[in-house]
Amino acid sequence: MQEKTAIVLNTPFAQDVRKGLTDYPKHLSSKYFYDEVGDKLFQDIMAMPEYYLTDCELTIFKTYKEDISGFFQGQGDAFSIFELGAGDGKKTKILLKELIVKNVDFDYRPIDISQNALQLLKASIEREIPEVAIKPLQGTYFDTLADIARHNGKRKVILFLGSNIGNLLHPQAVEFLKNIRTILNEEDLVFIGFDQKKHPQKILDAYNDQAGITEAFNKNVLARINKELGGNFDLDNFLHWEVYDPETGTAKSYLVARKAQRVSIKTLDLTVDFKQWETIHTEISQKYDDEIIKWLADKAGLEITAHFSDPKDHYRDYIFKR
Ligand code: AVJ
Repeated sequence: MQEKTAIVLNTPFAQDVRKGLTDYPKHLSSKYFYDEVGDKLFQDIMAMPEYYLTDCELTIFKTYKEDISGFFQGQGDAFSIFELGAGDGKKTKILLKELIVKNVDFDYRPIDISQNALQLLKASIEREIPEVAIKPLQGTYFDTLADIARHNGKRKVILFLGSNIGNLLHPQAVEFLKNIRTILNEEDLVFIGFDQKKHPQKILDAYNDQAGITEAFNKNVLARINKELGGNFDLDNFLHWEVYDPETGTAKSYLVARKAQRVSIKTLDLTVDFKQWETIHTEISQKYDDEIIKWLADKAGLEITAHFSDPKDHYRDYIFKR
């Protein structure tokens, strides 16, 4: 039955926006950056000279593809590669090609919150590496763990690349790794990319590019509220602000109100007031060092099997077992 009065939306996005914009201080989750526009903006970010993370991981994969695929192969039995937050799969393709060249028996199960990204990824894999058996799965990391858990039989290799883990606060990361551990069998592997602590300016530059791509990416959450929830945010009334704390290794993104303003969001039946210079916290991008990673692994009951880094040690990929 439908009411004639305003239809108040109750999707997860709608609920999170209501919560985030009525909390003090205000916040919105970076997971909502990624729609079709956001996916494209993130691809542009990965191609920026300032955003070193992607190049570092590409270098690691190109340099160590034989060793890495050797770990994946284990004793040589068939396995499934699950990739959490697969995105455009640019880096993963290097490993997939190496496994195909080596005639390894595996299938590839990319998982992403974005159905759009998954469709593009599937099409590009079918075009570039048609030998790969691919089975995409749409969902968040959290709700798809249950699907992965149900995958009994074949050995599992779980990829979590690009320092995606950096979007999680340490307690959330521990929780997440613990959850992964519960679905691991003896021979399964987890392969995770961690951006490393480095010169603070290099980190700030990566998240605050001159061209304003990161700004547009950050503001895309407001654009989505306008489009999907009937909001009237004026994106020009907010500025993108990045901070990095070299002690904790936490980079944080904010949207800062340039002036006092009132925003209304029709399908939430919500009015939100901003004071001048009031913030919306949107993202954390955690940076790591050896001690933090050992501590995380320890807390989650995972064992570090190997790690690979780029020549400048700006970025590392770790392999864990239970
Ligand atoms: C996709 C979460 C790894 O935090 O570095 C890039 C997203 N945000 N620029 C990151 C992002 C701003 C990215 N991750």
